[in-house]
Amino acid sequence: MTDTLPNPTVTDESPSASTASAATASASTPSASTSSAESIGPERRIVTAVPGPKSLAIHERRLAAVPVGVSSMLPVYIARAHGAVVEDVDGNRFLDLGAGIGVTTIGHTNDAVVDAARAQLGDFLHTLFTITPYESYVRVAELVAERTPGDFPKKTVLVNSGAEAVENGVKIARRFTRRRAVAVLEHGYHGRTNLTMAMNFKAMPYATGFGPFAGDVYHAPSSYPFRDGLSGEDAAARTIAYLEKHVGAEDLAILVVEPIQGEGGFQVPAPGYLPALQRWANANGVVIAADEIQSGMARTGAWFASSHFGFEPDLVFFAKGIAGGLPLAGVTGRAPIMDAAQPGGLGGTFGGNPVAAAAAVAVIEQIEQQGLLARGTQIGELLRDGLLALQRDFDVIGEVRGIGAMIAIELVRSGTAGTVKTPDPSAVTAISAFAAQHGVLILTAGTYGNVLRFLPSLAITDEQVHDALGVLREALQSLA
Ligand code: PLZ
Repeated sequence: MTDTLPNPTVTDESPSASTASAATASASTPSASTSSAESIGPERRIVTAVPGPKSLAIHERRLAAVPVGVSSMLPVYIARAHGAVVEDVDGNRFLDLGAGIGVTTIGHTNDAVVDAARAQLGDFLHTLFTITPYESYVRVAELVAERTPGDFPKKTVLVNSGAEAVENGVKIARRFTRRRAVAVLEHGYHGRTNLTMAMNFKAMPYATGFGPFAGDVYHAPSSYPFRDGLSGEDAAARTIAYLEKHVGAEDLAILVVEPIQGEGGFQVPAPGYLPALQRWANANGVVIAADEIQSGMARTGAWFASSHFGFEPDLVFFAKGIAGGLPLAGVTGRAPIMDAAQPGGLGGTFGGNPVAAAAAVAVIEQIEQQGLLARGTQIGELLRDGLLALQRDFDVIGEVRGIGAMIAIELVRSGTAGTVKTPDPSAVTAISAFAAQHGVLILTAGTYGNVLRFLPSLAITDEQVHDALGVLREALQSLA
């Protein structure tokens, strides 16, 4: 992530992008009453340099007004978005394979979600659930509890951000177990607050210089089959041995794992790994939590990725995709654990905001009505097939991995895939920049910065997936 502007290139010659003149683009700027749905076509369209002149003008102001700590991968300033397409202030349209890091899972400005939020805006914006409550908070709690893995009584607290969900999960687990220590896995990511900074694997850029950090956080080895080659059983034995030696179960309140690691690079644990951790945690009175903030809410073809692994966590942390783009997050878990916190011990002014809660109910209904779990699986198959075909032609692709619409490629220096697997972060940077110049937004990830991750919205069409894969092929060719 950097504020360095990519080399502006005029790419209106892009072979398969539909083109339009800049004049047409600015003439099509919608009036306030035109919805994005009506005015954004499904095709990428590059009509100026990327970033274009209007984006560059805003960027100048931003550099004076916004601190450098808040960086942007691609400083094109967005005017509107619909489905899997975002349009910038210069009229350039991008196929969005990132969905705001897995947030607009059912598509940008889904009509039903926008309508639900609009209706709530007219009723009331805020009361504070801990002062005078409202029904939609309760409805979200019921809906999420029915969809998280595990057939046992559950309760839910709603908050504003993923990091806040993680913080609350740790609080609750400590209160329940009366133990102090927190364990996480290597390559994990959990947020930007003080506690979650200590829970992240990567210091730079998330934690460097921001200490002192919360104590009693332990980073255990994980399962990263591409690099460790271990079976799920062996990787779990290694994790457990680490925790028993470095912490001791009797002091360990909670073990937090991402079922598929997000920022770390979409590592899918070896089969059996997560159930083995669960058995150990259950047997030792350790609360085990799934951080499903990135992997959850229908992205992988299941409501929550844990289900793919036969993993039934005590607590599930969710955020991102739940409310279609409005800020909402929460912790759902076993009722006796969730009830360990004393009355007044959980809350926050904006937690479970009524507009966000109304949107979340609509998101969940849309996933069901549109059959989006199955669509997530289909998108995953399309992407996987396309990426595996690319892997056959380009040996820089060391591995294709992921489930459903949460797939990544890990790039390694040519010729090292089978043995040393030297990470190739420069290829990732070059491909992501090339794709952006050609109207496709591809996010990067990975402890070594050498992963391209695909987490498109489930509103993406087959044509859009094929088109994006075509651009990716051109980007890989351009490396040579
Ligand atoms: N847990 C697994 O993926 C957020 C970070 C974006 P918040 N990941 C995107 C950035 O650079 O800040 C995330 C996650 C997992 C927790 C979080 C934190 O969620 O809503 O960003 O606080």
